[in-house]
Amino acid sequence: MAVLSQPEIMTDFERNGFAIVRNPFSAEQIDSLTQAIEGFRNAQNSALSAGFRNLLRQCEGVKEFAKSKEIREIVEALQGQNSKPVRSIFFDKTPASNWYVTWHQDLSIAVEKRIDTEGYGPWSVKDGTIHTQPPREILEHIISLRIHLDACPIENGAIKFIAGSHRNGIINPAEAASRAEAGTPIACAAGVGDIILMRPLILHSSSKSTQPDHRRVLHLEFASIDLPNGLSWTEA
Ligand SMILES: O=C(O)CCC(=O)C(=O)O
Repeated sequence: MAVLSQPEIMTDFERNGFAIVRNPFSAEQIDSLTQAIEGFRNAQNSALSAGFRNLLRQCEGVKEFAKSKEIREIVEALQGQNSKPVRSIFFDKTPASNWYVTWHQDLSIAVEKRIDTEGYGPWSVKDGTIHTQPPREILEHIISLRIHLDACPIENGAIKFIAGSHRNGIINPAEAASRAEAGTPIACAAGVGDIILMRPLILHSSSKSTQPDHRRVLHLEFASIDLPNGLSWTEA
């Protein structure tokens, strides 16, 4: 059965800006993805790290996973065949490395090099990678897939969303908290292998975990638009 054969997933995603696809993978796929990421993490000597970037470039197992039939089926159903992976981040919350994030939108993209371009900026460098804030139109052509490697009940620092907030364009970060307070937060529990789909412009946050477990998530972004003026995606 096609992964997105349930029409309510597509409808939820368009209306709310997020949706959950219940584990479409085999146990072997999730095991080998987890092993690939842990192998990479050990090689970096960062076993306790809360996260790292650029796995599509540096970790063969992640690159292959992003091309899997299950992932392609979802991405193509949501944004067509030209959609390509452009950014990857791995997050882990543990008792030793526990964190929260306040209400925000994902406003940055990772680019190969800085080329000053109208509508782009501010610029920043995160873990050695150049980031910039693009115009709204670019952000509206990106979708994020959060693949859960561990069970994530609400208490495990699950992500929270304000449904529909992606439709209001770019919100001044200073107003994000008050805008979120005007809505109703929905915390998204997930099981191993579940994918949380989200639009970058949705207001989201997460709390610290109160569980003694890992909460490993592979965050993959796919874009269906090219960048102008010689700008290029770092990981495409
Ligand atoms: O993984 C989380 O708990 C939050 C991540 C997040 O806020 C983000 O990806 O922008």
